[in-house]
Amino acid sequence: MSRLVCVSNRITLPRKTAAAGGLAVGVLAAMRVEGGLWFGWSGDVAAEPAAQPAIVSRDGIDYATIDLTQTQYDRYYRGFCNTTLWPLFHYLTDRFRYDHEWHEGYRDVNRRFAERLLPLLRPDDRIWVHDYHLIPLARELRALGARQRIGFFLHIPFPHLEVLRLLPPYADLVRNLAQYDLIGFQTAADEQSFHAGLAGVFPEGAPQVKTGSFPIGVDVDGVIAEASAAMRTEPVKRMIAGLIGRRLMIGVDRLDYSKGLVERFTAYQRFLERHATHRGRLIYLQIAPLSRDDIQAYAAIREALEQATGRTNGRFADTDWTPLRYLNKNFPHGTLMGFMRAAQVGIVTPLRDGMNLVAKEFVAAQDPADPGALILSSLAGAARELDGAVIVNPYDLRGVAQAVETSLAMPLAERQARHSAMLATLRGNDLKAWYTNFLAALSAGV
Ligand code: GDG
Repeated sequence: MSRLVCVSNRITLPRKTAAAGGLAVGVLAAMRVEGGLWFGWSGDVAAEPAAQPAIVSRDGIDYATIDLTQTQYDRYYRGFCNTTLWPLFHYLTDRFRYDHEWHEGYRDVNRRFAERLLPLLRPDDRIWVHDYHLIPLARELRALGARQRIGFFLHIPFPHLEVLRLLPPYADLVRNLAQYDLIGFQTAADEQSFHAGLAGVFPEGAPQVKTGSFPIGVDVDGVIAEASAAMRTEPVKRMIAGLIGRRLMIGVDRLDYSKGLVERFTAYQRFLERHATHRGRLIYLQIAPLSRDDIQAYAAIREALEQATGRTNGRFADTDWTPLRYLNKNFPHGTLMGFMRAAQVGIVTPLRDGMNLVAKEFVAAQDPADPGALILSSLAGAARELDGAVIVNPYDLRGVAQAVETSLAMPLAERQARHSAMLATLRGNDLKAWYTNFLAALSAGV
């Protein structure tokens, strides 16, 4: 079997605490089974980045990292990736900004990645490039003479053509994607959007590009084992003791405006206003580890959430009850799965999401004998599979407040039926199926 080479913007080095993020979870699962090379940015900025990648090897995986210069970091990462592509691809066009220099920086870093990766490649490697940071990488590698099969997976949504066209160099982006031997998307809808983009860029006939939808899943038995084991640990036992018999609603999201937290907090306040009987009886725990906190947009959302928390607790809290517990803190993955198992309601309301693994983890973590209910945004990729969830539009605050009430009132038999249907879906398309299907399609050729 030929070697697997994964390339992503950031990589998770062994023994560092696992970064919060769906991409890292997925790539690491594939690399643990397949072995191989994982290439990407170290996360560090250096005045003069070394000419050679730094390589560490552990358990059959070689981790090769390079540093970025401050200018590359500002233009490529903060600029084009986080302020141009991320909001645009999530349809959050009011946050979208464009700067020609950022785009130059994006092309420059992709060229640099290709130059540093090329000497490490073997002729029969399978190369798997991850996410929107590295769209031009195949083209750069080809320009340097690479002949290996190169696949690409987009973890975030692919926007419709009329949204994509806001980006001045959108045609370049589509042409660069067309250089891959296989392009994978989270959903069939994203795949269709790409083909619409392709038809828009090549009106006289689009080139043959192999695409597929490969919805990412979770390691179901792994989550079940983690959740069960965590119930016997101190942090989870202490959290449950702190509930003193009250019911728990949980949200776990990277602190990012795409996750719809500001809207969710407002909806919860509406819920407490309208459903006075639940006051004093429900605790909403929101865990939101910080991400990209140096960017202005993230500082603003932090501020907004702290204010909303203060407002809700100031208005409704009692001497023995705090309605909203908001934590900007990382937890070990197992502890999170234990918290989820202890919850009666999971709330996942992104304004747009490629897939959303938290929704899938919440389902897998439940006790089948007494499962919690899941509230899920219709605008997350996961909603296309998890039809046993209480589906909401995250902008409809009254609808979300109503969904909280519906979930709390849901009879046991209905919770069990919804849970077992969703669990069967998760088992039918788990994390292993995601990377196995993608890699099989990549090897199979056009
Ligand atoms: C992107 C796409 C797509 C969260 N907090 C902590 C922690 N997590 C873990 C969760 C989950 C992962 O991070 C988050 O994955 P999501 O899928 O929910 O979201 P993104 O990070 O935005 O991921 C997304 C995904 O890529 C995969 O393709 O589903 O749509 O946006 O596993 O449990 N893990 C730890 N501590 C935390 O505090 N250890």
